[in-house]
Amino acid sequence: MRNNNIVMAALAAGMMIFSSAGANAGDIMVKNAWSRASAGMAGAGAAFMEIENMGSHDDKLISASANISAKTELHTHMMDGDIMKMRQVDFIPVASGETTELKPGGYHVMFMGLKNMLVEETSFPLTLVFEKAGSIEITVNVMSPAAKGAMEGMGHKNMGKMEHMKDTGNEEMKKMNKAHGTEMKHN
Ligand SMILES: [Cu+2]
Repeated sequence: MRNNNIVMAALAAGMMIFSSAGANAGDIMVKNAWSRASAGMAGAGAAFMEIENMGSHDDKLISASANISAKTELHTHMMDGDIMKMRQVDFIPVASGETTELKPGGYHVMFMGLKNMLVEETSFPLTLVFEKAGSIEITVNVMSPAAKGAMEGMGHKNMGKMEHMKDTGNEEMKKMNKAHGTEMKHN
């Protein structure tokens, strides 16, 4: 019984490390998926990641789905005169031998109508569907509302934080969001 528990814990830890390192289907590898924690009453969120195509054929990310929001869309940002605007796209290209970066100010997976606030240091599953490689379920790590990249708070620091993840109650989140005081800016 005791041994079983140890094995289960090791398996769970292994899976966690695997999912933060990347997930792949066929020639597509998805790495460093991250999102920002919701600040205030933001009803939308976005996920960013690196998508590497190691194959000899171009592919496309054609859809995404997650149960954290009412709608999940693929978006990009474009300049409209002097104003940066985002708009929905039919697909995100992932050329053969290249890495497409989904990042603030560029391509992103958009969550409209969040069912719950995204809480820092948690994660959620996201399914990506590629035209050729098919579907991949990845894990998106929720970073601070001010995060600009997946590397912030990752690695050893994050491993340590995982241990007290359970202690982060709602009250603490409310205080944190109050402290940030800003509404979520959409990049
Ligand atoms: Cu968007």
